[in-house]
Amino acid sequence: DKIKNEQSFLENTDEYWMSKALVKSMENASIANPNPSVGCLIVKNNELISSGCTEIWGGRHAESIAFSRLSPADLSGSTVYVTLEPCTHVGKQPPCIELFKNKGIQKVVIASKDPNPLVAGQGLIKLKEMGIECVTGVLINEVQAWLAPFFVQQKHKRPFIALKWAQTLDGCLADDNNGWQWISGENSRKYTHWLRQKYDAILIGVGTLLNDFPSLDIREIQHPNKRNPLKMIYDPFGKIFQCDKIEQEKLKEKTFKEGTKKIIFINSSVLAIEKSKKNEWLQSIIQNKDFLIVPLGEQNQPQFTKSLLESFLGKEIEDFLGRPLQSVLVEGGGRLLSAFIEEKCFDLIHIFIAPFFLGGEKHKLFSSAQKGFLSYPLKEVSTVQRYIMKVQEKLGEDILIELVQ
Ligand code: AOF
Ligand code: ZN
Repeated sequence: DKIKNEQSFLENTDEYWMSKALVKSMENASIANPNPSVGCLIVKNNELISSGCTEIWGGRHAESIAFSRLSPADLSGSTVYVTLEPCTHVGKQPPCIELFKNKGIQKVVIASKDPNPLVAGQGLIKLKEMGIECVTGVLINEVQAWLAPFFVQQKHKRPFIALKWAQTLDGCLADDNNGWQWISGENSRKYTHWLRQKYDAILIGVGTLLNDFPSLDIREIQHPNKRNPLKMIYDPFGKIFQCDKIEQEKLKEKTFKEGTKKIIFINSSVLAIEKSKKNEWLQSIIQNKDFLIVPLGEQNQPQFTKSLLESFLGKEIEDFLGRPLQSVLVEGGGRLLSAFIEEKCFDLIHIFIAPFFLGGEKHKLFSSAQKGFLSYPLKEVSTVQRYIMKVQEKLGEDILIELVQ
């Protein structure tokens, strides 16, 4: 919304048009990844004459869509705004750079270089060789924040990990007596659904699954291109397979509803035992093509997130999803979130803070009420890690903060 608020940029400046290109780039957020969702605007005589956003993975790039609507005469004397430098390689699509040749384009404004080593600045060099004036770095922070999952994947060869929760002023993620209920307000929930469509997968712990039976779908977004994220359940001890008939029905109705893909992570030894019991419920899940069961090796605290990360990179998940896994949103519960924080296994944290107190103990991060696997010792003020606050916004009655390490 901040970017959409055009008042913040002087009309017809490069920042003004780039902010519009960034908003355009968000159109296909849910379908473009793992390709970065890029926006391209073509402006002539201070008027927008065409625009494009990256299509579904493997489909056309932003520039190709924007250019396809125009003749060379239209392009002559125009300025092209593009959030990522035009590509120069042959991938699933031809190189966008070819589009810029011999069209009389006056200027190209780019927010960020492409971190993909097959491009990495080549686009910019080629544009300059064509004698086109180039401006770079316009709204680079905003664009790189938007494309952070793509940048992390390119740089570190692993998926982007985001953590997300809603809490009260006293840090409760749920009510001690009744378990899950809405903590955050309507605007925060809308934002959550928007995040769920931006990220490839949602990960929750089995405790949250069996307490809340959450749907984990995108409901509040009526986007023509919306894509429900992959649902991942961390269930090391196979609690799902101990569910009674009523719980099984509830799962089938909500979290395990047909039409979305689900992954269950379980310790390999537990899986072997469950299989040997000829558990019918497990058999039906194994045979269901919407499910993938990923066996994990024995996991030792404090390094359990490492084995999860390794499995995220496996070919098995890529084949099941039909594309590489670029990002994961960890939504809870408190134990799982605490472990990801403790093990520094995250790129970004989204926290929604609602203006009330609950006074509970059970559902706090690092709660001393939690014992056993995934519980951590108390910390001390003098040695504790402090995080950097990147965003603070009011969302209705709530406050959203976003933190990085
Ligand atoms: C652009 N414009 O809109 C996007 C770009 O396999 P391909 O051909 O789809 O290429 C994917 C790579 O292209 C991707 O890794 C990134 O480097 C770049 N993405 N480039 O010029 C776009 N989405
Ligand atoms: Zn391209």
